[in-house]
Amino acid sequence: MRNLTSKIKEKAFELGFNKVGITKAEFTEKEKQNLDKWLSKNYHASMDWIEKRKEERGNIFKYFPEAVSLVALAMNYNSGKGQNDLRSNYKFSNYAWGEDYHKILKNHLNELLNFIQTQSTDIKGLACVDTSPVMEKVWAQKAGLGWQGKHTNLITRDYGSWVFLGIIILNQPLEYDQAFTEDLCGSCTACIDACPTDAITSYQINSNKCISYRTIEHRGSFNDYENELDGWIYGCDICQEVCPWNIKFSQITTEKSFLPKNEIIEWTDDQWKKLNKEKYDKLFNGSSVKRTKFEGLKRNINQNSIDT
Ligand code: B12
Ligand code: SF4
Ligand code: SF4
Repeated sequence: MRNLTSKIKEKAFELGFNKVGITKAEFTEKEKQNLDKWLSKNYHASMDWIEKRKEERGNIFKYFPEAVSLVALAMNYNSGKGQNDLRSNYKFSNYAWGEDYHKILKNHLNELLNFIQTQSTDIKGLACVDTSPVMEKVWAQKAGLGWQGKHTNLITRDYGSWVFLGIIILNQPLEYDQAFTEDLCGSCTACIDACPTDAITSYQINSNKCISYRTIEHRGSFNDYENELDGWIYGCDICQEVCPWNIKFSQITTEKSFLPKNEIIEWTDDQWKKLNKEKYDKLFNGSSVKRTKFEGLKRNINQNSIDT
């Protein structure tokens, strides 16, 4: 068991993951209750896919009945640049400046899972990034990677919260890490104070108010209540930009595919305003920005009144 655990960890670092931790699969009663409360307040807005698969998201055994261990992995995506490095006044979330993280992490996770499965023919597993009904931040905390800050993102001591998460669920017992039980937010409220739409109450996000939700997940036009985007045309980074853990402890990623495309840095307000379908397809081919579709990005650009 010890041998397999250390082989998994070694391989994870070799593949470019920055953090890895392992935890036992168990029923997450408290987190399931939190999820149900969150859904009952309609904080998921139009993301019906969370409601539809809430039983699996709240109970790992409903998703993968043979689950015994979860390997939680994190990959740093901080390019060292911020919104002030963009030529345009439009703001564009840094997590989508490069290649689609789903694709990059999924490839690495599958490679890790294949490696694990070469160790024994009995090993079954599932690789998850974002879209599976799994509470990734919850498992990452249990596996010791960090804690969920008041803005709800997982913060690590050594990279801040600029990390993507991935999970591998296995039917094998392994050696487990200590859960991260400290809450290092302390009395800080910087993210809550800085959020332009008051979307954060401690440890909970009301997606209806969150600019990230509005610019990425919301479909159709905005009503009066939803139209505040604060200059953001894709995602929003404010609550993470102001976090002291990101200001003090972030490091620059070694994963080149997360570095910003030239257009993201160089495009002027006018170039964004003139974005057409052809340019959109070319620029965002293989990017997570495809999620909001051309119409969505165009809507976000038009919604923000930027004077050039
Ligand atoms: C749905 C979703 C969203 C939604 C909702 C966000 C949210 N906080 O839930 C929207 C569209 C708004 C969103 C935005 C973003 N997302 Co998102 N998102 C997800 C997704 C798919 C599911 C999250 C989920 O399960 N939400 C349900 C709620 C209930 O879960 P939760 O917030 O963790 O809830 C906990 C707390 O609220 C707490 N709680 C609830 N009530 C109470 C009460 C008390 C008293 C306490 C103490 C706690 C508490 O308990 C819950 C369980 O422990 C995950 C991927 C995944 N499969 O996990 C990515 C994920 C969370 N997103 C990610 C990213 C990068 C973002 C953005 C930063 C992108 C951007 N720059 O625009 C923003 C951040 C906005 C923010 N401040 O959260 C990353 C975060 C990485 C990290 N370091 O944590 C993830 C993990 C994807 C990934 N694979 O890397 N996202
Ligand atoms: S992503 Fe932006 S809008 Fe959403 S909670 Fe953070 S600061 Fe608020
Ligand atoms: S800004 Fe402060 S309160 Fe918010 S997540 Fe960071 S440390 Fe926690």
